[in-house]
Amino acid sequence: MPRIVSVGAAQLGPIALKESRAEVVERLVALMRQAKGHGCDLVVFPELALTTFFPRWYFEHQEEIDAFFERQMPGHDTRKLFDTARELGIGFYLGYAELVEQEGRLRRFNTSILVDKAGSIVGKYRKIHLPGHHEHEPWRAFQHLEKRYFERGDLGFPVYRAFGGLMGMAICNDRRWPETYRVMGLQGVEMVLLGYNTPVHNPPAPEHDALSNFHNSLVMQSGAYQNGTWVVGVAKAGREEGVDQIGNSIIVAPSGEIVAACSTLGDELAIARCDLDLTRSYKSTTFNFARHREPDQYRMIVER
Ligand code: CDT
Repeated sequence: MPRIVSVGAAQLGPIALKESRAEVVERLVALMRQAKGHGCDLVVFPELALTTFFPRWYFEHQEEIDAFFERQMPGHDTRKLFDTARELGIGFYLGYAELVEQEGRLRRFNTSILVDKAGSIVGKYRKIHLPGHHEHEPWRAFQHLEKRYFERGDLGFPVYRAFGGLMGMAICNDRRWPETYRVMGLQGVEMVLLGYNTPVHNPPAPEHDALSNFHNSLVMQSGAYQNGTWVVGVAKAGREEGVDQIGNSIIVAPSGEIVAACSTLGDELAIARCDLDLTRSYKSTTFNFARHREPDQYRMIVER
């Protein structure tokens, strides 16, 4: 029996600052229904998929920042996503800002969850590679204050048994780091789900701007091939509050080939029928880790 997971990369166009959670959830539900109509088992939404990408602004007051965070999942407005999952029998990956009381203090993470077809959370990931800066830098055309607004994730890179395979998660900047895929690859991951918000313009390195779509595909294609895994990368795209963000949402096979892609900068679904057993020929030959890796020679990676 082939292990097929039909996946919808549910790209979002911009979310305005004034758009309510309930309005955004309606957009997500519409994409879930569309995906179900095409026979999808799972839809993947972007990073911070419930609000505008708020780290682009410096806020002085913590209450203003916390307004972008979810204190419960599901909460009042997001419950509809879980109800729709159960009603349709479709799973989802969702990125959101998580506010949690843990170890006697409030903690804030850039988080994603994996929800199964019964509407139950089966996995959680908290972003490890937080890009940007900690202090207000007025010289920039816009801020990227993830290092200020979030703590580094504390869950590592777990993989979860779901949808008939081993599923992993990552968030945006994580996709640029080979260790992200490799740590999950070492656990046998078969499909990595990841959402992103990537401005076209990178203020500290504007010379990279013209390459932003190339780098996006490059890192996900190499991560997929080098670990023999599917990768589903999904954007929040388009001009959001005056800042252009890339689209280029893609589904990548374990061969490293792109098998489906979005072509707009708006709400759009790209679909692929992913055979998890296509991971096998990579994991058992070229990237048979037990046979060919030389971890003794890689020590510097964890020592520096
Ligand atoms: N959201 C997020 O992580 N964005 C970063 C921007 C970094 S600029 C190179 C990203 O890696 O896409």
